Amino acid sequence: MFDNRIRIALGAALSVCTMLGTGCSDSSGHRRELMASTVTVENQWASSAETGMAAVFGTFSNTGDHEARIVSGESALAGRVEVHEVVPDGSGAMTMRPNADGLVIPAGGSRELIPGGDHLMLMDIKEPLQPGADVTMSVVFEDGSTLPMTAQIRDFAGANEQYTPGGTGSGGGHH
Ligand SMILES: [Cu+2]
Repeated sequence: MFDNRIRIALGAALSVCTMLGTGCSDSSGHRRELMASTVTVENQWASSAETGMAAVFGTFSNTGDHEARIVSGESALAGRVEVHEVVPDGSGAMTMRPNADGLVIPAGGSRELIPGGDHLMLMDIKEPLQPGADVTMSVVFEDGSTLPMTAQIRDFAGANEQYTPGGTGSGGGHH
């Protein structure tokens, strides 16, 4: 009887900690807020696409004391979500490619994702993304926390970057 009560009380304390997501101690004993709990996003939108991939833009702000790093994302409408950067391809054109460093939002600062620059990419979209509709997705931070977001789909021709998949061969899509 008594043992059970202790176990139930302990279980409740643990799940409250998980659900609140803030103020829990990490393995080194320091209090550290989960990255998603200090980050907000605004003006987020996604480029329309019939098939293939679609870029997501917006402004992320971090009110926390530590930098927050987005490493990937999730969406029911995409096979996977990547963090992309845009770099010169050496022949005068720009190419976009997965950024292994992810996307850092500085402590007390913000990070703007705009066409021609850093962005999130919905890969292998599962149905057409029509202008005016919304994409529901979330971004995943380095510490595993997630921030849900809804991006409005806009008709946008793109900045004409080519896509250079990370690591594996050519096969990049041309717009
Ligand atoms: Cu991209």
